[in-house]
Amino acid sequence: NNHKSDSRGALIVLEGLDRSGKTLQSRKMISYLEGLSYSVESWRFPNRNTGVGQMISTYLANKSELDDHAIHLLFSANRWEKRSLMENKLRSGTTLIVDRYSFSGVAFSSAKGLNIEWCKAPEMGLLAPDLVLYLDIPPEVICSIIKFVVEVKKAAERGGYGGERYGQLEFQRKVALSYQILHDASWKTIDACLPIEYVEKQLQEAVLDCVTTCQKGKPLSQLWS
Ligand code: NYM
Repeated sequence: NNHKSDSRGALIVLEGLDRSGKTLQSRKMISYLEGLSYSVESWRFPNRNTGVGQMISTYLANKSELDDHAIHLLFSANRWEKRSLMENKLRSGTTLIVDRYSFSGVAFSSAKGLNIEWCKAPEMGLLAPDLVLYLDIPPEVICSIIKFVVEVKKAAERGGYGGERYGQLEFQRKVALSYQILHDASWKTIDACLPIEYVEKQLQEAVLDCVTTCQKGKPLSQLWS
């Protein structure tokens, strides 16, 4: 019947400062939903596997210089090149757990000083998430985690964290402020300083609720309208 054909997967986005636990929690969410027999995929932006993604990756590793506006548009293009695939997956019933999305794009670029409305413009028309889970950790805590990770990973393959851009406290503070401006009704803020299992439990409840609503045929919508 009509109702069934409107059933779809959910677009669920994880946002937060660097090292707030998004990647770990997204893995846990995937296995949770798989355990309940949902069709689910793990996505992340930037998607470093495309041509655009490789330019972004080179930039983040400090191996190229780009104008702030230019890199902003590349991050956005990187989402646009996945938009139709994203829509097809959702309509075919697959739930996507996405590690960073347009909110990272706007939060990081506006923290560099770009106008926030200018930053939002190229994101307009991308699919709007059904749920944004914001892992909230104070920038000061983030920076001590980053310091620790740099020590531990100094010689490791990922090249440590310090090698990538955006690690400084002042900058992380600005990003946190920009995220606050972007909050709307689709956001749920989780205190990510709480124990991992507790954060996980809260995320599970929110995600299950969202997946059920989308299964019942909640229409897809677009940013930023
Ligand atoms: N980032 C990520 C942006 O500046 N704009 C964007 O649109 C996105 C998706 O890239 N510091 C920044 C945030 C991170 C960096 O992300 C790489 P990750 O999750 O560490 O791969």
